[in-house]
Amino acid sequence: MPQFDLVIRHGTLATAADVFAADLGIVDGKIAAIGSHLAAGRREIDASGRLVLPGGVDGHCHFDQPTSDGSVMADDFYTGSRSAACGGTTTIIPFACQFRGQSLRAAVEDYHNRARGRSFIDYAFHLIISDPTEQLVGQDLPALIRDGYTSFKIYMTYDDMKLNDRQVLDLLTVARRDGAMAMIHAENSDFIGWLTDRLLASGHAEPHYHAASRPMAVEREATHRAITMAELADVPILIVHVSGREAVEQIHWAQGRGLKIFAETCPQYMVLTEADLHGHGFEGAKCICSPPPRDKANQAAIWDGLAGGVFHIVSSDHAAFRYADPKGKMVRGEKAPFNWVPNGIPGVETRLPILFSEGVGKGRISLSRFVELAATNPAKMYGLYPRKGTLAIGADADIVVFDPDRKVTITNALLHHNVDYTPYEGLEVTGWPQTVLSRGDILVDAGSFVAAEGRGQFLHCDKPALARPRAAA
Ligand code: DUC
Ligand code: ZN
Ligand code: ZN
Repeated sequence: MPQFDLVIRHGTLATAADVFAADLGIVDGKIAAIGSHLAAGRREIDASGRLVLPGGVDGHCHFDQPTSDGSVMADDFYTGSRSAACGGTTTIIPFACQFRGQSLRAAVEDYHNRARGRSFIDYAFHLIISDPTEQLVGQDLPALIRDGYTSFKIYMTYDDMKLNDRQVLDLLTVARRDGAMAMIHAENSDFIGWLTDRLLASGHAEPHYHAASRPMAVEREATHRAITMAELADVPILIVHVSGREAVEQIHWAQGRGLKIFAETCPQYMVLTEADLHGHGFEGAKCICSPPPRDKANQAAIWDGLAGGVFHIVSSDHAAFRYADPKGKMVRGEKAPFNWVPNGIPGVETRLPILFSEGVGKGRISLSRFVELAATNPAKMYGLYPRKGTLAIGADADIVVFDPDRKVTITNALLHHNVDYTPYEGLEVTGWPQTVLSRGDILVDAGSFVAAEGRGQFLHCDKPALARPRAAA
């Protein structure tokens, strides 16, 4: 009788701390042994020449989120989680987004209905708070935090979601008292509105003017203001999707002052630039996201922040809209001014390969730092560690057997999302997931997707230790 359900043999295991040769044994969906010469498994995977990594944790992706402009997101929990799994991500944390007038609890129920029975991989929810009523601040949010929804996103821009500074301070006060992680989308809304009006008035409406409507200063100012609000409320925050040097500088400055300011960036800020918004005709719309991709110098600043420790997590910010689709990027037609193009790009499947290839492959970050950014820290940031995000006895057997030498030219045909393009078409990467496990179940078997629909489980998140205020840390 084999001792293990599954043994992964002869691989190189990598955690956020160590890289070492070992076998890994799985029993009942959990890691049961890490060692050499493990006893037989009912099934065995030969990982010679391969890396054995904790499954990726994507702490920022948008699936099946209703919009206010008539567009429809391309990916729901079925296609989005399939795409995630094929890219080596085994835990996703999408958003339960409150629309104004809706109770937060109703928003959460809505997203449970969207995800239940559909997701291939385990998932938790962040909350998005767009209507912080007294009832929400005093009762509903604290109750949801107690129930395992321990992170929420605050928008400083977008008319249907943005909060004013006083509202942000009130929510940060709840985060401090109740132990939640506040995520902040830092862009100055009035600056964007003013710049947008000026651009449109002078006839500058093509997709690439999206970048001119949201220059770095727009993000820098809001990043500084978010940091100041976190300082006043004395609570850690996470600044999401940081795009370039001036925001990195603000965060670095705050960290140097001892403030607990965490930061996320995304592959689009490592490999895309504003030039990608200059496609033929409307094609640039494919790369419209906010903040926009910047330039090569800003990419270098992002890499410095990744290598130097300013950043804590790398997420996809997958928010996909089909391109040639009247419910997608062309919801207002293919000549729509940039400010009517839905914001967001796909990336849940390409997050790990791009970070690995551009980061580890090009010598910019170590293998352990890759694991930390892509899996361990997101699990810690959102109260899922050590169940998720590491290779340890007792942890869920969410594992990627990764071929570090496989050369892949990214094309949309290769991907498993429900989008008609990828912004990374033609990008050559070295390194790709070969076999992907979730709680010991094989989801991707030597490149083929074999998972059962709806097997993903909802995860209640603990209160993250990282969210504790400085005095309590
Ligand atoms: N920006 C966001 O803030 N969210 C989703 C997509 C985007 O571009
Ligand atoms: Zn955002
Ligand atoms: Zn987002």
